Amino acid sequence: MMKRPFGIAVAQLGPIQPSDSRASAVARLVEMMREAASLGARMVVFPELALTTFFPRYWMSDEDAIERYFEKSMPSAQTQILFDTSKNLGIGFYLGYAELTTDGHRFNTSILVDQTGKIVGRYRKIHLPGHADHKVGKPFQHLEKKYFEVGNEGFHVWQTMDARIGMCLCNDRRWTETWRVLALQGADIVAVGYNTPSVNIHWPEPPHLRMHSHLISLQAAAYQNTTWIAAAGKAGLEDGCHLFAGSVIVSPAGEILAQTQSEDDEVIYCKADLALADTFRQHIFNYGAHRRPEHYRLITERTGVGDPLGKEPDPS
Ligand code: CDT
Repeated sequence: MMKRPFGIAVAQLGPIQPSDSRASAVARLVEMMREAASLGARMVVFPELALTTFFPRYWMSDEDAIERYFEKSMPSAQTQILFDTSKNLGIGFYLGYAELTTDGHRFNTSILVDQTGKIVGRYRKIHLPGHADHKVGKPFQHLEKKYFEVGNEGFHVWQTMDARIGMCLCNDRRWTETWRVLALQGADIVAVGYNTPSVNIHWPEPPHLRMHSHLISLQAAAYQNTTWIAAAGKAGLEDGCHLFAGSVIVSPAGEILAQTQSEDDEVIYCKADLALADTFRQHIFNYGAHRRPEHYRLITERTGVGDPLGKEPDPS
């Protein structure tokens, strides 16, 4: 089979403090974009909410306080330089940010930008974790359900830069449904940005298990869904709250081929062969030949666990 080489870079961000300006965050992204291009990357993946601190940790009721974390346009005056650099260097990118629409809706969003600096795709996060109420007494909040609406545009794959590229965001990576919907659109690469607190505020989960479930989700998803995955985290201590690192590039064999070593700004790179995904699709995961959707109805009919015996409801 013909090789389909594609240089992928993941640019992990170290912490962004609440007092840090957009300009300083963008300058860090631009520097990493330059490094990614110099390594030969065709696309660089940045984290979720890559322009600000992970603000869902704060309970805020003042609308102005909330809105200062949101982007009203993209590109904006402050982010334009990312698009200009992308065009000048001929490198595409994925960027996560908080989106405020012109009609007042708020989403946790990512965009896909091609190597000419043009936005070719947008994704609005569907699996929003956390809560909407104020958890008094917890060391921090996880208020994605307060600050964002559930994404209204579905999961998509875009044909761009000679590849089929899909997007999701953070908590989406833990959900099997995310990956299959992208796989059935033939995703060669899925970009995912994340911000994952090392501490679970709901139960005393050992931190090493947090990293384990992050990596195993990505490795299993890549293998079972025949795709490369480029996952970029924001890491380190933000305002006293720790976000784990572990940004990775995973092959369709489920192998981690590059992983960050630090909790700081760090670029990793892998010269991927997209044809590896084609090989899996033609054999063990030839979906057209082997899938049995008539037996998967519950996936779209039920949200939660139903009758544990799996019987149809009694019609009487
Ligand atoms: N940003 C994000 O989606 N973080 C979640 C934290 C889950 S704990 C409430 C994640 O899945 O990593």
